[in-house]
Amino acid sequence: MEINRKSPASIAPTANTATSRAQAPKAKPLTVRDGFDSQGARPSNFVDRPTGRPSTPGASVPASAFAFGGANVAVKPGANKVADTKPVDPSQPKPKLTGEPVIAVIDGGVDYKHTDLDDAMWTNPGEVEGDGIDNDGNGIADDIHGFNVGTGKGDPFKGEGTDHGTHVAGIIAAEDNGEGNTGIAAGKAKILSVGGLYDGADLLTNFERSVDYLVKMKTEHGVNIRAANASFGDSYRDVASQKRWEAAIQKLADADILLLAATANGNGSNMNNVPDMPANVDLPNVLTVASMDRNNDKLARFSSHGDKVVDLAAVGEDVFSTVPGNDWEEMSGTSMATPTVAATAARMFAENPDLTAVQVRDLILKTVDPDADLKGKVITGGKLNIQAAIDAAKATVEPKPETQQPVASR
Ligand SMILES: [Ca+2]
Ligand SMILES: [Ca+2]
Ligand SMILES: [Ca+2]
Ligand SMILES: [Ca+2]
Repeated sequence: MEINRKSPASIAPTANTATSRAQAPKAKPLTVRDGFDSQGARPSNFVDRPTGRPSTPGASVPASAFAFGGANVAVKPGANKVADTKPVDPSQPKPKLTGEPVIAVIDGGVDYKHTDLDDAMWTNPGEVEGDGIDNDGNGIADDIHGFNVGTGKGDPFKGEGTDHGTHVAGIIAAEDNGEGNTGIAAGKAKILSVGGLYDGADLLTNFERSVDYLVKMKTEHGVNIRAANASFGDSYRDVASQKRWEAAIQKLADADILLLAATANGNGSNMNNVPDMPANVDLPNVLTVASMDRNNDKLARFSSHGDKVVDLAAVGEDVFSTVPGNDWEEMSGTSMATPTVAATAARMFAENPDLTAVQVRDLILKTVDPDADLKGKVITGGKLNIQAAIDAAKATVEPKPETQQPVASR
């Protein structure tokens, strides 16, 4: 399947805008760690993975703002309903999650009013908009389309990196409505925006808060969250931080949520022995993604790789998608490759809701197209094959026995 993007000739005015964005001051400075040795490998619309704020004590948002729990978060008495209620009988099947798969975009907030995204957003059915009240009792007032970990409030579309987060969301689910781009999972998935990732506290703390919100919404409020996109990352050399990243991702695993993680943009640097988080966390619910070039022909020159830590590659160069203010732009980076895989996973969950996160991950890895340029660079030696992955998910659907009546609710 073709990634939705316009040819360079047809988007001259947009390309100019993209150039100015690439020079925005928030672009990460070149560092030796990432192996940047020249800027020549970066296209003009390149955006690096955001790294968030440095870890500093006394972050501007008090932990008490995060009432839904977590390792470093103050917990209201009785807030942790899962732990407090009667033990779950393992023989009892969990209530079946219904509706379209929900994909969490953990990033700068998504412009949920964008005309190409407004109908693709998850909407919290238990929350009344704009009344300032936490109607569904999850600790956050007016969390209609997600949550803002930077402010601790319900509006995700505030703070740094909203262009990045909105672009990622559009790659996944921009509407098939005749304008702009069409997301790979258009009409098949909903976007839940966890915004504010680069505000308030450091990246790791904000990631933990994101995970706690998502796990709570899935396990206590029945939201059909299947995957989370992580187009961000940084190196964490201290073991304590590495363990915190692992613990947070294990919580996602326990809630059967797949994590799609972008590897670095290190101009061909090898990430095998770099403590790059969350991309290099070795858990079965993590898929780590490098970027192919615009023609899906070679590893993009800006992308890092690593045959022990990066699973596969997907197109992440010159990807045309939504940006805030009812606009669209091309951007390039592993940040754009990763939601391509997240969207494919969403399509697979839509085909067979019974698939687990680990099963979807395995099917994506089994159906890659081998590519000579990726041999020895990524674990599978291959690149995403969107259609083959969706077909593989379809093939797992068991035909209903003739004697059984269809379930009434389906
Ligand atoms: Ca719309
Ligand atoms: Ca709420
Ligand atoms: Ca409300
Ligand atoms: Ca569209």
